[in-house]
Amino acid sequence: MGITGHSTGPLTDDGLVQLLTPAGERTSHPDYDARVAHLDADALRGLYRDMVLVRRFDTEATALQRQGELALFAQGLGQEAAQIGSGRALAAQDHVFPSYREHGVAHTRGVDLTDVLRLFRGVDHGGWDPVGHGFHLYTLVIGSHTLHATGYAMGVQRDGAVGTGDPDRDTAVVVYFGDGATSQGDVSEALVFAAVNNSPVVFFCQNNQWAISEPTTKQARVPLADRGPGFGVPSVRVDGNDVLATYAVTAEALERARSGGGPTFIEAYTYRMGAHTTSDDPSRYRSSAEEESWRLRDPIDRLRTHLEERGELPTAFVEELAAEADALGERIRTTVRGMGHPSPASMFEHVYATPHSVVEGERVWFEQYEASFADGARAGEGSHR
Ligand SMILES: Cc1ncc(C[n+]2csc(CCOP(=O)(O)OP(=O)(O)O)c2C)c(N)n1
Ligand SMILES: [Mg+2]
Repeated sequence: MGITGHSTGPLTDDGLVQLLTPAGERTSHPDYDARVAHLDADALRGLYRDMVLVRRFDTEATALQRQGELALFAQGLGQEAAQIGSGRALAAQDHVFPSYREHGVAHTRGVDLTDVLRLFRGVDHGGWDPVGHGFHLYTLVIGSHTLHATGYAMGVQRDGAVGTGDPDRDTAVVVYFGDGATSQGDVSEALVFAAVNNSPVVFFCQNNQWAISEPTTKQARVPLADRGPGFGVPSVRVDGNDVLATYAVTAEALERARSGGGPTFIEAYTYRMGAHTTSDDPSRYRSSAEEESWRLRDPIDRLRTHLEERGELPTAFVEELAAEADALGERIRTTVRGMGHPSPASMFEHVYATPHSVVEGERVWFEQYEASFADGARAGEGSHR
């Protein structure tokens, strides 16, 4: 048996599915053209609108963190096409397990984006109803939710909601995780379980090229998509800044999952244009030349250019969208400032679904401690700043 080698590292453009070039030109792909054939100009403007609104959310949330209104924020800047394209391919009954940067996907699941900020302000452990939206709570423990998603998908199989042929019943599960997460054992374990059980789960890896300050080149010697086949999971690499391509490859993977064809690994090759979080300073570990080269591949500019060149972005639409984004910004600022500060003791609530004597003992101790301050100034004062 010969030894096979890979000539390309993890940052290659080789093998990326692309339907829109960085210059906004539509390119043809024999396997995926049919997946987007039904998207007319209205639908494309809808995807553009989604991306613009989500970017506005990012900008507002970052400013609110700087003003001390949020404890922390993790921007999705640059990843809008990966998230909106894949999110818009989902069906209502599908279930998503996000990490902590999936604001675009949250938007496609009908989550009010101000609810996402309840978590980042520290007034809530979650912020939305995961069942109602088919969108699980954010997970900060890197990679752990790939196991939750796989287990959930195995449950979907046992509920008989796979391969029935009923488009309103057959269900897929999608888990979003990063390039850094692929180095976690949990992700490998999830791929094993998903593969051997032929579970209806799509592993959607957003390779934004950084895991805080660690580059993808320290996570892998080969494209991350190459991990799938080793587990028996088909995989695809897609240009993550191309909203049409991410829509198309996700639609295909979802269809495979729902029809009983098993899991898929998608690597959406993209770039984290902002900092890891508001606590991070990327100028310490990457060059402005690198950032600039990716600004030229901005996912929103790409679709805007495409629409403009076809005369499908009328001024009235652009103006209405700008007004809508301004209104969203205003609503985000007002809502977040109105969230108030939870009492510190509220951290003991909802630790378990049922009362727990240890947690209760800790709560009692904590309340006595807070009350021991003569002026009571600490009690009720939020510590989220
Ligand atoms: C199990 C675990 N280890 C370490 C961390 C600290 N941590 C938070 S984010 C992060 C980087 C994750 O990078 P990636 O998976 O590429 O996702 P991205 O932030 O780029 O979206 C790390 C190491 C964590 N949250 N969980
Ligand atoms: Mg990353």
